Amino acid sequence: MRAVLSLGSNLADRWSLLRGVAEEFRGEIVAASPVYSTPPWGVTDQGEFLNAVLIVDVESTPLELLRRGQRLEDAAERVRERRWGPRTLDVDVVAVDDGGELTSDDPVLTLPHPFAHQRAFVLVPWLAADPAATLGGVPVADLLARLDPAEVAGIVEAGTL
Ligand code: PH2
Ligand code: MG
Ligand code: MG
Repeated sequence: MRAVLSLGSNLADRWSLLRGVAEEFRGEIVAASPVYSTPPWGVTDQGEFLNAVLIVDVESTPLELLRRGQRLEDAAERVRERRWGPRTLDVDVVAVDDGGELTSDDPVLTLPHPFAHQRAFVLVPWLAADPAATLGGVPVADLLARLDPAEVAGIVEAGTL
């Protein structure tokens, strides 16, 4: 099963937290994006995020993968306070391909991620990791072209995982 993971952090040692996720998935990573500095979306009175995308090939089920990400969030002492608020680490399962793109309306893990197609901080790294990526049958490059160019321009490459 191949999955697209979106990583984000805007608290504590953001670089180490993102690199810790890459470390956890070492050996299962098919492609990794650069790390981007991104303006906070949704709640804007918080620090800049670092975001990256990992494409992983894992043996687990989508729910097991979600739990793996949540264990990393817990280890980062993530506190769930405010929707779209500041966070030490966010590991989102954006899309899963198991010989075809999986869809699920399970509220625990909705696939594909319901907002991914609208978020430049997900799409820009995803496209960098996989230039041929599609979401819901639509090329990610086309989804990006639909977004506000100012939002896309705010996603700035900052380094590597
Ligand atoms: N995550 C959020 C809310 N806002 N903004 C940016 N730039 N990057 C994120 O990862 C992010 C956000 C909720 O998960
Ligand atoms: Mg999340
Ligand atoms: Mg998120």
